Amino acid sequence: MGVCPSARMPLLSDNFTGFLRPWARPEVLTCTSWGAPIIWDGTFDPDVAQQKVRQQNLTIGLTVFAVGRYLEKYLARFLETAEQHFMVGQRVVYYVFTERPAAVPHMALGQGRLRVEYVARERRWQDVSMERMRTLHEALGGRLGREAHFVICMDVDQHFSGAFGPEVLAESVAQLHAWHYHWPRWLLPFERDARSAAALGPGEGDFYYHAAVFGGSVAAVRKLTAHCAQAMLRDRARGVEARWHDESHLNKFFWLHKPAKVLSPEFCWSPEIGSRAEIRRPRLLWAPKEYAVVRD
Ligand code: 2GW
Ligand code: MN
Repeated sequence: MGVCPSARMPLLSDNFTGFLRPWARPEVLTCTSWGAPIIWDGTFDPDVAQQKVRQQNLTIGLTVFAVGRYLEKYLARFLETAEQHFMVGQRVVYYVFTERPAAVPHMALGQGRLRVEYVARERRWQDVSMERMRTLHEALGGRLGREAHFVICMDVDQHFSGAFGPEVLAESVAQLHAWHYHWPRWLLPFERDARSAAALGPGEGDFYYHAAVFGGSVAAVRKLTAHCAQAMLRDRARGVEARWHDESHLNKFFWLHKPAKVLSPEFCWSPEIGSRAEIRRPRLLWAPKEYAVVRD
């Protein structure tokens, strides 16, 4: 198997893919049809990845939204476990977006720096989720975009359980959805209503990506967030809303602009699925869904 060429990153040294061992996991797909690596446990050397990134003196931004009850419910554990597992040894800036900056827990941060940004609270939960794209786009045009080289954007209702390091970095990064990575393409829950800007036709869509983790260079994430924010405005003007909200638009974007790197479901796993032979070491775990409690 050849080395996947499109993991090349303009910001990182040319042979950044040199640390990949796609052949180490013969039982899973480790390369997409367009040549992007799919990162599974065992297919990278974390030490080499770390060394390469450290040489470049990069700053990595981690963004998360904690609005309403999600602040008390999830934020502290998300940040505490990020300190233990996220890009340890690199320069990290956490960007927390909330409507109650004063309620953000005071935490002893070692490696990371915390920036708390005000965001207005939306009335509908679908809007809380969707508005993230516009807010992120603005932030990337401001301080976040100036101080970070790479940005990873995450849901807050999850916590780190293992090393989540520089092996995930690339010009653009998409996350395979834990519930859908082994489903046939025609069953994937893409938006199919042609009136929505997120619509994919029959036979379209490579993988179903999870919006709980995406990232890349500042320029690439600006492009992604601009696309999604604009597409959602267009839908609103037409009176339609995509099935999985921002996630549907993210999936359309990655169909049109293929990610340079894809993360296996080990990087965002749902413990409710139970154990699977190919899921060796989950690095981020979803919190149990409590829709009845929080979606009112
Ligand atoms: C969301 C739904 C219902 C009730 C509350 C909220 C909510 C979300 C909230 O009250 N406060 C808040 O800060 N959020 C933020 O939006 C938070 O960062 C959360 O992780 C994110 C997405 O909402 P979540 O995690 O409840 O939705 P999931 O886990 O079903 O997310 C997938 O689908 C979403 C679209 O429906 C997004 O695309 C998300 O990125 C996906 O992982
Ligand atoms: Mn979530």
